[in-house]
Amino acid sequence: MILALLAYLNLANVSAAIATNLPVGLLKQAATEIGVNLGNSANELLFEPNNLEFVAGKRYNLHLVNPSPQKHYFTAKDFADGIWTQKVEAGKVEIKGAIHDLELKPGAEAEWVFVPLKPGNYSLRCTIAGHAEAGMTGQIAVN
Ligand SMILES: [Cu+2]
Repeated sequence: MILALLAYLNLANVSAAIATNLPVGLLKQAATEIGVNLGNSANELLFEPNNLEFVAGKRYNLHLVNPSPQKHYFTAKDFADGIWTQKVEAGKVEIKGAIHDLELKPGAEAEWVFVPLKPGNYSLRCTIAGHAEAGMTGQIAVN
């Protein structure tokens, strides 16, 4: 079912096709929890971990936390273009639909629930001036 979906997506506009063609069963699949810290309490400019791996067709709950004293971005545009976002939850707000990047203020947390669809290697970075250059980058692999 997933392979057929992927084959279809290669021929069609990914984001438009996904919402209507995603198998209902995917949403009943338990989400795999993965945690990523944006920066740390010592205010180092990094993602922890900075190497993320996902399997296409599985459902994930990416728990983003900013334990640092400054704001950071989780930006991975090409990765985000190849996933189906079910929702992003932050505080009492739940956002549905496509998301490209998230800004987390000091102490903020967000949960991004999605299903990767497009295998590939993608880059992750914080887009605050100077942060990526200082090492706030990462790799995302979808197998
Ligand atoms: Cu940053």
